[in-house]
Amino acid sequence: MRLIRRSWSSLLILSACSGHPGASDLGDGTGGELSGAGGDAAGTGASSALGGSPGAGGAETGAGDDWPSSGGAPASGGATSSAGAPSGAGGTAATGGGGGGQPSGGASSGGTHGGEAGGSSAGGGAPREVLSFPGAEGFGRYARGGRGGDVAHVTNLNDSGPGSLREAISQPNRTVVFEVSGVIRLESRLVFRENQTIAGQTAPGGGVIVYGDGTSFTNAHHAIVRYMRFRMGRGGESGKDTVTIARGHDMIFDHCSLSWGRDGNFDLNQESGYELKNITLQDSIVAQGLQTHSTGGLLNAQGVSVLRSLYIDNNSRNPKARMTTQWVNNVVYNWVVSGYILGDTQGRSDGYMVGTYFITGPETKGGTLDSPTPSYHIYARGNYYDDNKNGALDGRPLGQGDFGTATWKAVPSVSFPEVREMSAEEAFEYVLAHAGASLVRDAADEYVIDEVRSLGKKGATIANESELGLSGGVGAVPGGTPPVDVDRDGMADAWELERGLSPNDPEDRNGDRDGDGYTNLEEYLNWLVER
Ligand SMILES: [Ca+2]
Ligand SMILES: [Ca+2]
Ligand SMILES: [Ca+2]
Ligand SMILES: [Ca+2]
Repeated sequence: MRLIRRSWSSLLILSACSGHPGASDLGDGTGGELSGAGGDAAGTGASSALGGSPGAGGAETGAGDDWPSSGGAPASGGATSSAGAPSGAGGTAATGGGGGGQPSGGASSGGTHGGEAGGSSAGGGAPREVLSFPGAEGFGRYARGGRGGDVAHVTNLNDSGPGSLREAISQPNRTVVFEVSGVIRLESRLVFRENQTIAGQTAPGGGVIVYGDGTSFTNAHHAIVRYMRFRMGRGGESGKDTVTIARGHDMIFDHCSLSWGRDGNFDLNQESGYELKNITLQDSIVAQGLQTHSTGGLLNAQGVSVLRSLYIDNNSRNPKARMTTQWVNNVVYNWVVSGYILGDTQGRSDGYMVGTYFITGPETKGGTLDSPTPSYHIYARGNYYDDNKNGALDGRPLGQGDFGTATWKAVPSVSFPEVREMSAEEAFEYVLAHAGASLVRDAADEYVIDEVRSLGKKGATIANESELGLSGGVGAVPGGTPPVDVDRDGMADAWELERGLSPNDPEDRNGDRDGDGYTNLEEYLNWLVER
């Protein structure tokens, strides 16, 4: 599978979302978010779309058949974007041809016809925009991270002080690498800065778990966060999120495990009067928001992509989507009152939902597609719903009728980035195998993956992570020995020597020996997860 990922990296991807008329309705601040919580629960039974119109899915039945279904190789899903252009060239097309502001015209070309854009980029020379990393997709795919900046080494598991993660992220324009694995116990929230790459994949052994309080990426423009586990926990601040973002642009979270939030686990809530856009969450797990306010989170922003991720054991908001949301190949399991909330607002929203599997668990009461309004414009195909809790994956297609009063669109209502797509059934297997910080899965991720595999038999929301019975409250991860890095440039010396770089010159990290737009340090970080 990892080899396949390399080829995906060459997919051409289009931008971008259009301006948003409904912003004034939608920019409720944090207070509104909290007070709205009750609404999710209360409104569920009455306004759930799914259940009100069973059987409408029949019209969609054929959709899955059109999809590439070859041997679970999701690469074939990318066939729609023939381009095969180098990733950087895709960037050229996006800026030039995206015409982000075009309403529906841009949509039809942007949503699923990436090949056209590929043509327009063909003449491009040097790449003008480089993906965050090979395989970066969606609205946040051009986040630059700490490219070209400094390197900070996390050398201990302390909450603060020299060598701590907190100190490493205290300055912008940094790539953060880890020389330790284990549990970093927070005494207060972690606040990230702009232009940072948080390279969790550098941690030796089992990687790190950041535990005990939440994090903020507000204004952390161009964040690249990979292979990190953020597990907030009961000891965190009441009413706060595991990951919160209120303002900012261009951020990508890849192979992250986000859990135990006391509000949202992954909570994007554009602050009134500010911008929040171009965010991607991919190949990640959003799990077990803590009761009594257990939520996956808001996606209230001008362009969010959630791809190949698992939302599990969150009472509601799996997610609560507003404004512009791309939702592809996700698995939603054992929500209680609300699965995917279709806006629940009069403000305009535009959604793109493809190849998702909604699977009920022991606690699920309904609300699979919840609280739709006509102002939610939904383009959807290939989504499935399995509610028989029989231990087998045998759901039915979700069709127009399942989306209730949402406005059904035959083509996307705004322009969405081109992303890889696979069938919902393929996505189920893919997510089980890859989602989260999966280089080494920790006990908390194994716990929820096991629940999904039960297909209706296991699954429960929790109020305290202690209910899971994990060692030390969070589960242990194996330590490890970091590779030798004498010049402290973040690149293992052996790796440098093999490529003609100097293990005694830290400045070579920011060179680009093959001219592909990724610095040598980035090549190393990418190599760690592709080999
Ligand atoms: Ca079933
Ligand atoms: Ca080195
Ligand atoms: Ca070096
Ligand atoms: Ca390079």
